[in-house]
Amino acid sequence: MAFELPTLPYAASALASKGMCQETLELHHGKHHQAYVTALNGFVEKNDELKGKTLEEIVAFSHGKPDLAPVFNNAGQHWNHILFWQNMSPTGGKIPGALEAKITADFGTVAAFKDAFKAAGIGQFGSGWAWLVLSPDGKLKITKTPNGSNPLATGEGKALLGIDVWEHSYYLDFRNRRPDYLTNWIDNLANYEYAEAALKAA
Ligand code: MN3
Repeated sequence: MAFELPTLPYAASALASKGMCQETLELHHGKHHQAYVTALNGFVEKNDELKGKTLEEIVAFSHGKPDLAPVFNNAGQHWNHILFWQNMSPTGGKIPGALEAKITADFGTVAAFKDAFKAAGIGQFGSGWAWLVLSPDGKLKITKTPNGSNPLATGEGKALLGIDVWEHSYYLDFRNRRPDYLTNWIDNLANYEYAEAALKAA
């Protein structure tokens, strides 16, 4: 069973008023994410060790194996983007009560959480991701990973939110201004209801 590009959970134009235009989403979903899926399927086709494995199993199996780096990069990016589309919402930006209480307990204030999330995205040199995770010690933490890696691979916890800081995610809307993209994403695009549901399910 080949891996497939998931459909967006909203129209490609649905986030335009929130700072992510239709062209960004169409290219990012239809071209970039599709390319990761196509490449991953090509690797699975040629490698019996990968056949029959779930996406999560391929991420874990290929992580840290130099000869499988291209597999890891594309599997990781497929996993990351499946989450990323769900991590944004046309009604994003509002932090529901249970998540806010947990954020306040673990970061001190919502502002401190947002500052840490933004700093991780700015501090990820080159392409990669900034994450809000539920770490194995039960606390919310901010992490960052390069390229296609993710907390699933690094074992840093369950990913609740991931921000794509590859240039393709923001260049049409914010040009080189990654900090402005991050501020907007955290304040207006982030689907905190998804994050709260994932937290409760953990
Ligand atoms: Mn991307």
